[in-house]
Amino acid sequence: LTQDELKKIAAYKAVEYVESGMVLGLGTGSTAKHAVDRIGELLRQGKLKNIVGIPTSKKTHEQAVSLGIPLSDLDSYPVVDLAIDGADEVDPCLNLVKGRGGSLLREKMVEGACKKFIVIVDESKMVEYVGGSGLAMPVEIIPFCWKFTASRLKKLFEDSGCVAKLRTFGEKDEPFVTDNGNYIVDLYFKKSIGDLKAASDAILQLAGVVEHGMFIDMATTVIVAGELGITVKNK
Ligand code: DER
Repeated sequence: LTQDELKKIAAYKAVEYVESGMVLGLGTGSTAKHAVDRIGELLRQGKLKNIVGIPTSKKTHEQAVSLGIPLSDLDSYPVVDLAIDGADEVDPCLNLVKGRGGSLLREKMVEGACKKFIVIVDESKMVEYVGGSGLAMPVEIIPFCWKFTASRLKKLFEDSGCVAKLRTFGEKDEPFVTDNGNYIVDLYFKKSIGDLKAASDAILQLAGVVEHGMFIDMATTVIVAGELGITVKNK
């Protein structure tokens, strides 16, 4: 099975938890895309009715519009029944790293307003500790004096061998700009940062930081699709 087939299997499993009449948080990324497609398909078949989608990015908003999924926002629906979204890393306590797609702020807002948050991953996302995959832990910051903020973030985790890099794209290395007009600094750790809550508090205390990609104690269920089948982990 390819990684994308595993993502699709996890996504379809998660959509089994969707009931007609639900207000749904619609995730962002290549795994969540399969869940949104599936929801659109079930609506079209009449197997799901009266769904309201709350998208977690402009990209998911566009996908949902193209599928005819009715959409709204947190101002109209401050409580969301269920969100389905992917993750970049899942640790043994079901803490997550998200945001490598750049949507972490709106994802955290929507998923923080949910009664249930189902995370869908292929088995490659499972890690021993946050940052353990050697991939980025993103932090959304305001563009003003981003170098100043990036250097303070690096300093916070210097004993974890932290590297802080502004996220850029294209040939000219333009700064990546989020849906909210902010920049992203990607943090890379050489070893575990230990107490995630303490790390989260330290990051959020820095003026200039908007939000980070650690989703601590937020997932209620993690659906993992692997070569040997599907595993459902409940908090
Ligand atoms: O950027 C994000 O938060 C995405 O949800 C990411 O965590 C998972 O993206 P993927 O499903 O494309 O791996």
